[in-house]
Amino acid sequence: MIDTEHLNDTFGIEGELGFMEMEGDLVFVNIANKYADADICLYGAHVSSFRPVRTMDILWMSPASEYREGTPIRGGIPVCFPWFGPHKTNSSLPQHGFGRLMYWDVLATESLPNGETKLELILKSSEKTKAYWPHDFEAVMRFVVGAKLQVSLEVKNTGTEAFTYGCALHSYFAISDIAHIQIEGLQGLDYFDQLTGNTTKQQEELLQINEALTRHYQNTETPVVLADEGFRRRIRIEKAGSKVTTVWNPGEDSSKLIGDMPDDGFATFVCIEATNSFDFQIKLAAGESYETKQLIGLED
Ligand code: TA6
Repeated sequence: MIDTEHLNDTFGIEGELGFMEMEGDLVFVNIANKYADADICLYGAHVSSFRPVRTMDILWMSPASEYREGTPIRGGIPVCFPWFGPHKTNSSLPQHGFGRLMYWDVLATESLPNGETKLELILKSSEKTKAYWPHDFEAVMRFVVGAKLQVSLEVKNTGTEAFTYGCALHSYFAISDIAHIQIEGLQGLDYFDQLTGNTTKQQEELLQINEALTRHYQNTETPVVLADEGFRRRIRIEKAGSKVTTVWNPGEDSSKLIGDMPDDGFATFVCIEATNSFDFQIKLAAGESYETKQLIGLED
């Protein structure tokens, strides 16, 4: 059991960062500063809420999410690590890896001079992780909460042999209605369409979604903007250290089949993910590290 009192004594920042049990017995870090509020769960190193001051949440959380060990949290920003999607050779291993199914330890907290707040969570290889993946590693999830939210996954190979991993920051964005959004920044990019198995180039300037869609845009680091007419806001999503941008919406039929999502869930979110997978997995020699980052905020 996690001792929140000890965490608050060791890492809490008066009036800015604290630990508490929420949603059953999961431990969350609550951050509040002059720019924004955020909630981050130690289980899965999972951001469940990011609200710049005087605005609605930028992230979508499923009201049917289970918040229980052994099941991924549905919504927010799940971290996929050390593989993305189904495991390539063993279908009994968990989809999107085990990073989102583990408790992460608190490494550091800091009130930054500009008023932003930093939190670092760490997952080290152990007997438990080696039941899924044989490698020695240290993974750090770093969060900087300001007017924008910076989320990054830094992975270090602490073993003696090289390994390859895949990952994603699988962010769910809250939207007014899937019929009223447009995604800018994807024109001219090749994407692998997971639903048809084809690779195609996007011709349109703006992506509009009117049915189930799972696209993995290849070899791109360009920012995208999620323009939401209904909520009258534009969310800018930048990234670094990620060569694939995934856009996912389950559509109506699949939404009904996903147990921890309301039947009309598809209408209220879209995922835009900073991914490294397919031809863009990361290979780390012994001692090397690599960081994948997403920066999320309202456009000025
Ligand atoms: O990133 C897109 C995707 O891989 C989709 O294929 C879809 O399955 C989604 O992630 C959600 O996966 P999850 O395991 O969280 O249900």
